[in-house]
Amino acid sequence: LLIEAAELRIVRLPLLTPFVISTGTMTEKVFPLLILKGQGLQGVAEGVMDPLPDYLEETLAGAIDFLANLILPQVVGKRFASPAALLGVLAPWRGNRMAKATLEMAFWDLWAKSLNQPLQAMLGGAADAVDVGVSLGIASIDTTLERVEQAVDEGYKRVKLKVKRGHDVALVRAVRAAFPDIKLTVDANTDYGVQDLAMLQALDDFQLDYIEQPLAFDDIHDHAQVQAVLKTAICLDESIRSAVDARKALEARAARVINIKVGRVGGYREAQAIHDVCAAFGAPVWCGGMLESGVGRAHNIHLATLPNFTKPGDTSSASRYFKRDLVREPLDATQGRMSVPENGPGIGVTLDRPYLDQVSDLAVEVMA
Ligand code: OSB
Ligand code: MG
Repeated sequence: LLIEAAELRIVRLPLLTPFVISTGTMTEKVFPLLILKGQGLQGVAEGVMDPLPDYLEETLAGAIDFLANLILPQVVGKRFASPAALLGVLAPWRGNRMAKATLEMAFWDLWAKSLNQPLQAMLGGAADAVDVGVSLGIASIDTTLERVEQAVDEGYKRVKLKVKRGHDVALVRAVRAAFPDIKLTVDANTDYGVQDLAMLQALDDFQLDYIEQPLAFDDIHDHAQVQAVLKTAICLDESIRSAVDARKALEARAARVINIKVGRVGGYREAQAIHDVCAAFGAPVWCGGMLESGVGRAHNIHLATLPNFTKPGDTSSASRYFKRDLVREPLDATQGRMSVPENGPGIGVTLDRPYLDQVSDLAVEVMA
């Protein structure tokens, strides 16, 4: 499959409501969108790095430099028989997994389209729809209770509450008291340390399905210390960049559940490897999200069709975040089920090109 051209754009999508997590507040979603062209087809993907290195180390500027100046000139005009063949170009370079994933995912879409197959079939998944929950940003207890009620009314299969120091036990107690039976989780986005053990143990009383990423983004050891004294499962997000990380975390008993974000781990090949390692350890996985547009959401839904994605993912309705999406197909959940997009092969959604042009700037166009 010849990559004939690449178009890299920087997109700014306003969020309907500011999204607050322990590391900061997001009011718009700013991300790179990559379109690979060949055989009259387009493969598309978005990067999950933020403008500032607040979730992990990668930045938008670093990703644009990596793709525009280093990688895209090397791959445009070349043939790659499969996504695995493309990884050789990326292998020499350290880190930059989000930037690498952007290229790898766009090529998977193009490759699946060239074979006239839905992406899930190429990945090894098979489903009409996947279970999803919501991720609720930090807000007052009253506002959170209203948001939980709405999510429960809409049939979401799990509610995840963002927490941070000083905004945790009372919040969870109030939500659990009002909704005794829902599947409930929390996500600290690394805000705690081993000194917060007593607070984390207090969370053990609320039948949480898991506590997501309580400790540092680059830590496994301390998570193991904490997991040893908690009844509740720890789920790792930021700390897992690779299948090797997943193996080490599960061997160390640092977590019992893993959140897979294909954009975080360097692409589908690595996401599949993490999925398989977790299955071998009997550890369930679920598909995380980064407030992606419909392009990234479609990718996430296809990934979540793999068999060990047994917990509800974070790909809730796009209309919860955006007034207008970058893709024409509405990606909205019904009763906590998100249909796998299938309007054509690959990721199964089509770009709303006029809207894309309106909300983005060209970073680079590379032609053979
Ligand atoms: O930790 O899962 C996270 C959003 C931005 C950054 C990190 C995270 C999140 C979410 C939102 O939880 C998930 C989504 O709805 O896409
Ligand atoms: Mg998380």
